Amino acid sequence: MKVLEYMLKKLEKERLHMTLIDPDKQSAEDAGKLAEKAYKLGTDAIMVGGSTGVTQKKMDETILSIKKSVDIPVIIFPTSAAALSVHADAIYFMSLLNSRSPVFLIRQQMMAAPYIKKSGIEPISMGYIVVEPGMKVGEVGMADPIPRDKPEMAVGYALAAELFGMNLVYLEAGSGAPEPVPESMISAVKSEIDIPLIVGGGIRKKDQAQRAVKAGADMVVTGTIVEEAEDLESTLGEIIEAVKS
Ligand code: 1GP
Repeated sequence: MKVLEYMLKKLEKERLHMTLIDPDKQSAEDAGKLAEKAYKLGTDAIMVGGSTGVTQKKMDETILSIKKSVDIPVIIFPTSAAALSVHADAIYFMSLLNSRSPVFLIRQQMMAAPYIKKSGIEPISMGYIVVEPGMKVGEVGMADPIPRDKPEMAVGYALAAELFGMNLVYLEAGSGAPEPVPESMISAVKSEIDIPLIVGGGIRKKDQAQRAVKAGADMVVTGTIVEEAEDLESTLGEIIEAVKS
C-alpha cells in the first residue's frame, strides 16, 4: 500500500501521530532505537529531517537504521535537494508557501524532482506553512511567519495548497517552539480545507496534543520530546494516547 493511502485509510478511523527524527541529532544506531521505541508506543509514521547539518550520508544511514527497527512508513521531511535518500518509503514533496525566497517555494523542488522521479520514492505533496515564532526553519526557510493573531492568513495559504492539488497541509510553529500553533488558527484552517491537516512544533505535553486534535488537527508531529525525554513511555506515550483518544 502506498504511504498516502495508508494515512488516508487510518484517518477514516483515528487521528495520526508522527515522530520526527533529526539525523543530525544522534547516531544512526540511536535514531533506530528511538524510532523503535516510538513505534512500540503507537506512532503511525517516522519523519526524518532537520533544518541544519543534514547530509545525504546521515540521511541514508539514519533511514536504513530506522527501516530495520520499525514496520511503519519512513518519510523524508526534506531540508534540501542535496540530502535525500532512496531508502525512504515516501517524501513530503513540499513547498514552504510563506517563504520570501523562490528557493524554498520551487527551486529546491525543481532540483529534487528528477531524482525523486527516477528513484521511485513516493512523493506526497504538501503545503508547508510556518507560523510564529517559526524557530530555525522559519529563519533557514526565509519565511514571513504567519502572525499568531492572523488565522485568516493561514487559511488563505492552506486553501491555496488545496487548490494547487496538494495532498496535505502542515501548520508548523517550528521545532522547539515555546508555544504550539494557536488552536484558533488550527480550527480556522480545518473548517475551510478538505485535505488532511498536520500540526507540529512545540507540542510537549498530552494536553497540548489533545487541544490540537480537538481544534481539528488530523495528524500531530512531535520531535523534540523524543530527543529530550528520559522516560519516553510516559511523555511520548501519553501524547500518542491523547492523539488517539
Ligand atoms: C518540527 O513540527 C516539528 O518540524 C516538531 O516540532 O520538535 O517542537 O516537536 P518539535
